[in-house]
Amino acid sequence: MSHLALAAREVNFDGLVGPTHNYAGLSYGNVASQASKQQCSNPREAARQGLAKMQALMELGFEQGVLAPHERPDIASLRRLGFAGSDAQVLESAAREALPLLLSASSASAMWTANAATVSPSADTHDGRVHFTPANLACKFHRSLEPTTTARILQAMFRDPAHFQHHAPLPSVAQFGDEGAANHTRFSHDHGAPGVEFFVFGRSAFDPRYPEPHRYPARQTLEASQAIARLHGLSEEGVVFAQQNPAVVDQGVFHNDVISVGNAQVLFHHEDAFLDSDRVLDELQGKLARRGGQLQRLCVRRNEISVGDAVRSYLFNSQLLDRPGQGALLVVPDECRQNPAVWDYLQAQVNSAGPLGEVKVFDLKQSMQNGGGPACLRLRVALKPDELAAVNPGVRFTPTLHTQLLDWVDRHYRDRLAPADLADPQLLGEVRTALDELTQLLGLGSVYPFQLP
Ligand code: SUG
Repeated sequence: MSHLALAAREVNFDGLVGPTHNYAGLSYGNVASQASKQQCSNPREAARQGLAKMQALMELGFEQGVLAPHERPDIASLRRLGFAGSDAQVLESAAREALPLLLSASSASAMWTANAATVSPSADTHDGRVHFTPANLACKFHRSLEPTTTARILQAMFRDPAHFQHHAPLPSVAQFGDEGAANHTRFSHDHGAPGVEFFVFGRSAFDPRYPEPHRYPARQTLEASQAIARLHGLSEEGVVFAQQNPAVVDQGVFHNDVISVGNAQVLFHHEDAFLDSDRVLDELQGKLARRGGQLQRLCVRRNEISVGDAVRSYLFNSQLLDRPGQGALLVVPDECRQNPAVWDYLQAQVNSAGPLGEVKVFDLKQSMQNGGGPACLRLRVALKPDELAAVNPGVRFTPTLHTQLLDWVDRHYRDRLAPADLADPQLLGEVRTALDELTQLLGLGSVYPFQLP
């Protein structure tokens, strides 16, 4: 058996874009979502763009998995809000009386699986199991509808209690606002060795000494990040908490993964990403060193790339994929190639002796127009060989699954969706038929409200 087969690996579980992918302008503070409001979307193209990225990374030898979309429109949530009658009547009255609620209940936002959960690998946790906490996404109504189904899907993927521990989402209130792995990065010299988990929060709910942004909401709280570190049984030596710079939140950096990305021993970030940057990065470097690693920082100065250009291009919402013995591969959206400052910077980096060995560009426009780049679309799970073997095999991406999913998308997805189409009861029927078939394809069992008793 090769050395690679025995090593722990990082698996990227990408969100499969759901059939109701649309532009409803639901995320105040996420400038792309606001700018795309009311545009027509193309769910089929969105799903195909995501699948093309998964396929390319699989072909490059990276371990890839898939996370299923959610049932939308979410009829059960509309019923909770008082809409009654048949499913068609619920949709019709919500569209007539409270369109914003129908739009929220129809979002395909579960596709951004960086927000699905926070995951701690077994090398870091007190009981040697991989720990999962689904994010409560309490900051936005449309996203707060995700955790129950996300929890069910994660449990159907990572079933074996000998290896996997699933926690309940944190209390769903703003004080414990938790956006999952979008604000969590893990560093280690080897995915199977104890590492340092870096939690970035936007504000504190209970301690007024932490400054807050003025314009846009900070979604992740310190208290939420601390609770997750406790739940996952992380040791003090294995965690660092850092506050996001409120000034960049006000410029559209609604998650830390819009201004920094890290993996293995590399941290690629903008100089304005963190408050008290020198102190927290020294702490990170020191803690990683005590775990046998050496932090390599690639810091982008504001005179090289402005925060505005970082947000527009989504440079830091890239996937930083480590390749032992070679420079890291950076997976960026096409918007980076279109931005001269960003593209020149990247060319200079790959031609230097720095940590970036190669850049690959993907067209993810359908997702990007809602503020979701390559990093938003994936949930990273570092797994040892026996843990990887315990993952539900149906969700591991293979050439066969790729072909099946392409065929599935082409048969079930529309190529045009306007917000007004969301009230169409036929769309709900199409979604349920598609998802019923998908759960069989992925071997998930019953995970959706319409499948449950
Ligand atoms: O939560 N957009 C998502 C984008 C999430 C990106 N994730 C990370 N950065 N990890 C959000 O703001 C827009 C939906 C709409 O407007 O229709 C939306 O939910």
